[in-house]
Amino acid sequence: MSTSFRTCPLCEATCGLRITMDGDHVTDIRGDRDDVFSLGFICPKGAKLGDLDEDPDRLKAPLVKRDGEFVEVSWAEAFAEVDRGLAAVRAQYGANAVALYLGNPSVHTMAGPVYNGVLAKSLGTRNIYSASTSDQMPKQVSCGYVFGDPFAIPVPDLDRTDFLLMLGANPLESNGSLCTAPDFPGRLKKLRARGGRFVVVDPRRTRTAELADQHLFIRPGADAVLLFALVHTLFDENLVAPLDPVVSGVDELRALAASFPPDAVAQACGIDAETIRQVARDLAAAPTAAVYGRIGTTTAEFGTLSSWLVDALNVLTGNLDRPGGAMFPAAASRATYVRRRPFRMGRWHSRVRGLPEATGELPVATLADEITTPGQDQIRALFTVAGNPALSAPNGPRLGEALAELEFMVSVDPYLNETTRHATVILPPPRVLQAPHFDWALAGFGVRNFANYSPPILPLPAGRPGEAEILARLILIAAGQGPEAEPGGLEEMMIGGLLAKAVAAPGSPVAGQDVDTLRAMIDGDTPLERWLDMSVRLGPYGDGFGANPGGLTLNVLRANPHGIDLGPLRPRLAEVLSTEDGKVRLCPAELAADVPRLRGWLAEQRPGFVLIGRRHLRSNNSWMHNVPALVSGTNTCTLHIHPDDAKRLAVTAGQRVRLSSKSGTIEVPVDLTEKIMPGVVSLPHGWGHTAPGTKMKVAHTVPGANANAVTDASIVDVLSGNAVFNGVPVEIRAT
Ligand SMILES: Nc1nc2c(c(=O)[nH]1)N[C@H]1C(S)=C(S)[C@@H](COP(=O)(O)OP(=O)(O)OC[C@H]3O[C@@H](n4cnc5c(=O)[nH]c(N)nc54)[C@H](O)[C@@H]3O)O[C@H]1N2
Ligand SMILES: Nc1nc2c(c(=O)[nH]1)N[C@H]1C(S)=C(S)[C@@H](COP(=O)(O)OP(=O)(O)OC[C@H]3O[C@@H](n4cnc5c(=O)[nH]c(N)nc54)[C@H](O)[C@@H]3O)O[C@H]1N2
Ligand code: SF4
Ligand SMILES: [Mo]
Repeated sequence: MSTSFRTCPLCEATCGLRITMDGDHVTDIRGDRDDVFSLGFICPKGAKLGDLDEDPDRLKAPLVKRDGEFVEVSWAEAFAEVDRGLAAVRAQYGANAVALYLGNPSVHTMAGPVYNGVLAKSLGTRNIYSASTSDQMPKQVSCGYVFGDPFAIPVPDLDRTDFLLMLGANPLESNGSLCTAPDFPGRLKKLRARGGRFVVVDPRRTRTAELADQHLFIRPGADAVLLFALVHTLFDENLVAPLDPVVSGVDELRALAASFPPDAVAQACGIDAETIRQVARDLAAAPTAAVYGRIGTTTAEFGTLSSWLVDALNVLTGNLDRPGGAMFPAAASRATYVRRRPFRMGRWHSRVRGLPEATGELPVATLADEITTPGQDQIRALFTVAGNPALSAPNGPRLGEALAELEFMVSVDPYLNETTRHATVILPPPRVLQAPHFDWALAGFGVRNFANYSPPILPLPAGRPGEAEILARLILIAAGQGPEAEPGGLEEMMIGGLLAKAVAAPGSPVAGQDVDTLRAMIDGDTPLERWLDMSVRLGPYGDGFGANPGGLTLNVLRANPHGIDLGPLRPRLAEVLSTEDGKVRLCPAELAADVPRLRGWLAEQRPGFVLIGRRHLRSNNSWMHNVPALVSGTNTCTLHIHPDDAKRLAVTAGQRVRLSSKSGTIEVPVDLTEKIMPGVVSLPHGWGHTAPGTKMKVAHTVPGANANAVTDASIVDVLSGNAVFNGVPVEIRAT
């Protein structure tokens, strides 16, 4: 028996796990009480990480499709096949005929954030897609325009705030997102215990809402008008805090908000005007407060406007960048001396629908169009890394059909699932416990600053590449170096590139030094460890390659298997602001341009049912339904409907109904609950494991239905191109 400590890689909460093993078999997983951040918290998914890791359906060798059948091949053969297939498509159709889709776990693996950007570059295509445009792109676009940096996303200072206004988030199930807070539920309870208050805005009375001081049912999609009405009230009742001269655009925002008085939006929101005014007053009166909006607000038709107004409220109430308000975390691996160029988007547009590029990618809502519409630059080949867009993308089944038309497809994925079944080559990463872990991205959203590195618990089997090596080899193939090129040179080139920037940057701890001298100082047994050592040494807590003795290095991280607490969030707006004029742009013209569309929406009548999503604690998007312990009990794919609606439709609990929209029809059993607004129905996503040719035995027995068969890829949040999953018009009929 051996005991190891490792950060859970499954969601954004970064819980420390205490893992007991018998040989290479997990016998027990519990929360690591000594973890500096999670303090022993764990959820059922983390506790079953062993089952997931040892799932017999995980692929053990690469697969290549020959005559329509997958066959196991050696790694060398698999990479040779990738090289052949990619070269053929590029030679015939050019670089833009190749696309890349990065899924959600590509942010959670240690290798993903290091290599994926390089892979995108070496493919040299404009057809880059990711789960970001079915998730948080609206927030990135709004922060891009307001703060100048699409990665400067403020998080609620959960442990110190006196008042939290939370819209479209359900951390009791999701454990938080764009807000890394292990034991989010416990932190909310503590907020109340110290006399603070929190208010939840959600079309469902969720478990989070039940814990709150106040819950406001809202009509799906109405967040932007509600937020405008809150802004309106702050101005109208003189509740705006004294503002720092760094804030520009206050008068412009006031003028825009003038057309959204609470009385004008009350009906669309389903919240009465006086309640709206009271929320604004409470927000303004609280000693400190934070407004936080998540997936319910971003995967909606006005996702970017809502994301913007969330931060506008934080600014107007004086809560941006102050303890207890909304603050910018400082990740250990992200250098703070780097001056970023002011955010721009729409530098190119998608071919078929003309949707704008943002952060270097195009909206996944148009991936199917780009595959199926003939013409120059039509997509003929696709690489997917850690993604299952056949289930996760809007209008997923249509995308699935499009995938079948591709001439060549490569998937880096442990499973043969609804998406990867269309691949020509599947390259499976090794077991979770054979991979190292470091949260490059999530530390940038922590409610405390922290750093935690977990080396692999088990060694890689001989001849089996880790995810880093798989990605590095794909980069080399894409760069024309062939399937046999060794990744070592690439990695040293990447390190050299970053060091060259660091020595040239004024304010960097290594400014003016020699790259090769620094390179020789880097520690680490693997390329990822070397990258980590370099990154944290150049980061805000690093040893600066000697400039700051005692600062963070890989060795310090290794010596602290329960993580390192780097303290509460500290104000750092000046460090973060990257706008052209150095201001917080409270009313960017690019965002204001979408307000007429919102006014149009407000004037419309919308009869009929609308569909929204929901998450269950024991699920995670599409890929945890193959673990028996996670697909029992309450984790089921049912349609939540209000009993009054059910009565009108003459359906009873457990009965199957036909749910249809413009895009498609599915059949699902209903669950009656008063916890959902009348006129709104809710279905979790990630289900619909019915496709032939997959290898997920357990998931097949509990298939559920694909919510994205009824979502509509033709409707996007116009500013960001993000998918719309909430507020989808649907019809319901008893079967
Ligand atoms: N209707 C509706 N649709 C939604 C949403 C919604 O709320 N409603 N939510 C959206 C959101 S927020 C997101 S983020 C997307 C997610 O969209 P995707 O990322 O496309 O979907 P996932 O289900 O997360 O698929 C993850 C894939 O990664 C694989 N994987 C797991 N671990 C690893 C690993 O270590 N390495 C590699 N290479 N692969 C791995 C899994 O086998 C699986 O195939 O879904 C979106 N879709
Ligand atoms: N257990 C579990 N944890 C997860 C995931 C998972 O699938 N399962 N997925 C992970 C991922 S990829 C992400 S992005 C995060 C997401 O994390 P959260 O944003 O917390 O996601 P949800 O739990 O879906 O909560 C969204 C809430 O928005 C509500 N909602 C729907 N429409 C509207 C609307 O129009 N307005 C408002 N105000 N509310 C609305 C829904 O009822 C729901 O309660 O969770 C992550 N963690
Ligand atoms: S909350 Fe998230 S990080 Fe924590 S154990 Fe559960 S899945 Fe893992
Ligand atoms: Mo997500």
